[in-house]
Order: sequence, then structure tokens, then C-alpha cells
Amino acid sequence: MSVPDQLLTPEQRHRYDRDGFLSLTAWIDPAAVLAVRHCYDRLFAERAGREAGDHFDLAGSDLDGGTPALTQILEPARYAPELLETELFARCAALIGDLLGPTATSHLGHAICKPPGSPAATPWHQDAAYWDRSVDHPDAVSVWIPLQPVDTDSGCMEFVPASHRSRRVLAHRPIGDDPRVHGLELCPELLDRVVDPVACPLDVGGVTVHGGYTLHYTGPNRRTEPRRALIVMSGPQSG
Ligand SMILES: O=C(O)CCC(=O)C(=O)O
Repeated sequence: MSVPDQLLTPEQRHRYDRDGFLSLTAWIDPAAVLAVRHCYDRLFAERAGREAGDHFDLAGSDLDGGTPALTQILEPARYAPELLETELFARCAALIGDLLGPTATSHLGHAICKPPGSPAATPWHQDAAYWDRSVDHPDAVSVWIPLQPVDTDSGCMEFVPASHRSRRVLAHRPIGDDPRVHGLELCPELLDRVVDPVACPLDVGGVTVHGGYTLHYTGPNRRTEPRRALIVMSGPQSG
């Protein structure tokens, strides 16, 4: 499988630097995206990573027996290494290399599933709020790949343009201010930073790209199909 070294046009690169995100339509062969869906669904059905602490409800208290609203599997390739051999991963890793330079590394950071009818938003946040502040973090890039069409009714990505520019981590707290919850949200008094958000609906084959300081959000899934997404991130695998 071969992917070109330069994937973004100068204009797309300029927009990424200016806005802190990109929405790329028809960017991966839809067949290459649909090819990973069976594996993705199997991981969620098997609750892969549950015992290792890699599988949890990002938006709830995550008690066994409860109904998860926003299930996440960290490092899904630990449980399905074949995901790293896919065209989808190769193309996303090449995109990260294009943005960060040829020495950049990539990993399949997480898989997030919003079940049908899930009321849970992924609240406004910066990925940098999750980083260990004692370590120096170079620029980070995430490529978000939906495994079915997405729009605002199913929880597509939404971004605040130019919110990355200060390169500051804003104050966050656990979602709902519940210390049992893994996920983070921007503190309510900072929600005035959410100015002119841009929703990015996509068909299969589209992806969004964002940086670690860019404010982003996804809404509830009001549809009858799960909202599946895989996220390829720059940097080494965690843990
Ligand atoms: O898929 C989602 O709901 C949120 C994804 C996200 O926040 C991210 O990839 O940084």
C-alpha cells in the first residue's frame, strides 16, 4: 500500500494553521473505511480492554451494569493489531507526517462509540487538557474518522476556529463536575470562548483534523445507528 508524501494542498495547510482544524471530504476510499467496521464493532461487543482499564464510559460513572452513553476504547490496536495494517491507518499516519514532518509518529489513540439515541455530548474541550503537564508536548494532531455518515444529529465534530492560537490550556473539570467521570469539559465560566463554532458533517471517506489546543465538541446521537469514530493521533502509543 503506498500513500503520497504530500497529502495537503498549500491552501489546506494554510487553513489548518489559521483555524486549528480541517474538514476533508472524500479523503479516504469509503471501502477502506467500511473495511474496519466489522473489527470496530467486534471490539465494542467484546468490551475489549475492559479489564486493563482501556474501555470505559467517558461521560458517565462507568459502573458495571449501567448503560454507557459514550464508550471509549483506548489504543484499540492493542486488541486488534490488524488495524495498523489498514489503508485507513496508513493514510492518516501519512497526513500526520505531512503536517508535523517525516519523523512524526502516529498511533491509533482511541475509538469512541455513541450508541443510538445517546443523550451524551462530548462537551467542549481541548485535548491538551488531558496531557501530562510535567512533560513537554510538541504540536499534536488528531485525525477523526467517522465510520458512517455524520451530521449534527448524530454527533459530528464541531470546532471553534482559531481557538488554538493562544496555545494555552484553559481550565477544565470532569464532565458534569462529577469526579467519577473520566471525560473533561471546559469550565462553564469559559463557555463564552465558544464563538462561531463550525459543524463538520461528513460522508464515509471524510475526516477532520485538529490540534491539541483547538476547542471541539460533538453533540448527542439522535439517530438509530451507533455513531462510530476512530481517532489516529500523533505521538507514541500511551501506556
Ligand atoms: O468522538 C467524539 O465524540 C469526540 C472526539 C474527540 O474529542 C477527539 O477526537 O478529540
